[in-house]
Amino acid sequence: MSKRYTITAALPYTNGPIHIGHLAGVYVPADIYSRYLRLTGNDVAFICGSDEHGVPITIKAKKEGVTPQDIVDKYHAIIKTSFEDFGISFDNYSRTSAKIHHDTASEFFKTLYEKNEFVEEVSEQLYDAEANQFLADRFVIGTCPKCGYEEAYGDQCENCGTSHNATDLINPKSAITGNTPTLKETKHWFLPLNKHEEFLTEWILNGHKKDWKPNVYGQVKSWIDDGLRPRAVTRDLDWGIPVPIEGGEGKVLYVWFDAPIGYISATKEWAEREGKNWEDYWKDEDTTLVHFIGKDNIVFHCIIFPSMLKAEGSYILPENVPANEFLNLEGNKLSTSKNWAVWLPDYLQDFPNQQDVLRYALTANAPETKDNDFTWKDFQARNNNELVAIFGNFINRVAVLTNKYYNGVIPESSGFKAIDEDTLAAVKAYPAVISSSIERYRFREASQELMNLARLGNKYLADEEPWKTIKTDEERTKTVMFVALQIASALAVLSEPILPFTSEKLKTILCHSELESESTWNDVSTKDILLPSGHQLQEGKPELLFTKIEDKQIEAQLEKLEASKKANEAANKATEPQKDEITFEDFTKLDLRVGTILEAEKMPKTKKLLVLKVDTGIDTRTIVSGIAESFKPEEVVGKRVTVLVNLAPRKLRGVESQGMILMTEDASGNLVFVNPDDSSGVGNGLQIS
Ligand code: B3M
Ligand code: ZN
Repeated sequence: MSKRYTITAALPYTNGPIHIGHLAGVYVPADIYSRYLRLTGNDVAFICGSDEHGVPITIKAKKEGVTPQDIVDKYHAIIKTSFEDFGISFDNYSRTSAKIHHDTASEFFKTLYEKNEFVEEVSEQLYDAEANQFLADRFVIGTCPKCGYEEAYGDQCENCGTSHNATDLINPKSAITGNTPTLKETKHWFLPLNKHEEFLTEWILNGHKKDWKPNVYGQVKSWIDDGLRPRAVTRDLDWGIPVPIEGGEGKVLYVWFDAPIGYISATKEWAEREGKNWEDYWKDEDTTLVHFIGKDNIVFHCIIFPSMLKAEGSYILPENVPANEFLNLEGNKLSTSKNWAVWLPDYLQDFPNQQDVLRYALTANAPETKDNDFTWKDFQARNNNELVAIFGNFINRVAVLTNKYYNGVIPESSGFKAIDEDTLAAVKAYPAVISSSIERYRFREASQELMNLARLGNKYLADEEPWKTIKTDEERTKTVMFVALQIASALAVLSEPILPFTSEKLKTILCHSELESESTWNDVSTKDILLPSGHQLQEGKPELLFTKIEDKQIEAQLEKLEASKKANEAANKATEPQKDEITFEDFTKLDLRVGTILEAEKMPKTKKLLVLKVDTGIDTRTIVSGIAESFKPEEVVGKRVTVLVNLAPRKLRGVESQGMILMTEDASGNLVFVNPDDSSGVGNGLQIS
């Protein structure tokens, strides 16, 4: 029975291109699901778009020295193209900078405001006086109050997934200046999640959501059990959707308030274009809403957005939120900032027209129940041992033999043997088997079942050996080829969700479009014949569906990663830029002498300071030096050092320091004595310590 579905895939931040982690975690599974639903005759709106607000965009713009608008325009275009290139079949890919989205999000906010669903409160928020701005979200980093992870953001810890208020962070630091923030009063609107706790408990915990994936259900349960608190949904930032009510001047909506509403505005945009009614997809109880996301987005999709929808009152709630775990790459966490990733545009350049290989490798190894590792070796093996050796090999044999024996025309079958009957019956069972996996969001399993169908074909050919029987029994050969062609046709239909490009190629080889009616998913189990005798295949040598990936291609990818790791390490240790120019007169003011350290002792109750006695050649003087974390007192006694002797004396912890010594850093950031013969400090500035 045809049903209506609204399928959403997390809106990617437009602060960089898309990498394999995004594809594996969200977009390929969402695409498989949507394609499957369409193929089985459902009414589907598959919705996504660029998330163009929020601090990640501002940070990227600052880094590149351009405007946030430049950043979102650039990456929106790149990301949209990648999705198209990889066959992600969105019905609409919108962007949150679209007017329809600004209007929809503003209206949504106003509705909740008018319904008194917000708590308005002046509270103290983190503030960076030097940067002259409030520190929300990714502008502040600190220790997660829940799991102790030291690099949690102001709104969320990416380690444990918890969402919190910035003021909850332990040891917060500004991501802009590194300063410890102060507190400053400001007014915001809060969504009182505590008020929705009962509904959430009822809906998720007591309701029918027990079939949600254990990782999703478990996380949500733990948050609800911990007790929910009001969350600010506005920010003192200048990039975002202006708060549309009196008193909201100079403030914007929290990005996680506006972004999920992006699903609604993107649906509206699509419905307008297609002459449909968007409300059917968001307000009709008979519509099934499913959110595909990564695990770091669970709290927003299972707690905050449903609370918003519930508070608004006229929307349906998600039926399921099949969040995936994370994909790692060659044993390390994928990271945009560390450039530890396989970017989709790069992949396509190195493996042109091999989108399905990546879709398959990522699906067969999807991080569905736990974090998983993508390795280039596994990618190669999936291609060479499965796609080429099983799927591709079967199709190639069938197409080549049909051309050779029958000029590409499907032969007549004459009487099935048990093995033929059994094989055809087994084929008919596949739609239900694969459906069952897909409907339970088990895409890995679905990919393996699809491969099993190709295996079945291969085994059938290997057992029946038409290349041998052609010499002895023409009628039998015709029947065997007829059966094999039915399997090929089933593969063309059933591979579409996972391998859309392959399915397309295969349908072209088999001339599916010339059939009286093109087979659907269900036809594979209900029709006795998918390709009738007399049907003509595409003329000429059939195109190979897959080609072998050589070791050297894999090595090149590994080298690329290694190079990116090195470049990243070097970038992190970037040489300081040269300081402002000084005059010769400035320089001659410095009186530098070579001295010898005679004595050294730790300054009591400090970590960094040593009190040195230094023979400067003119006198012996006391110098308090901040080198105690790099050297023990006994290590420095007897060392030659360059001393700045005419620096004005300064009291440190009650001891007068009469000069400074010159040091530098080695490649790992440890202080070392200046030694021009040792290359480890090359490029590093001298510092007075
Ligand atoms: N842009 C976060 C992310 O890319 C966010 C998702 C929004 S979904 C409404 O992980
Ligand atoms: Zn945490």
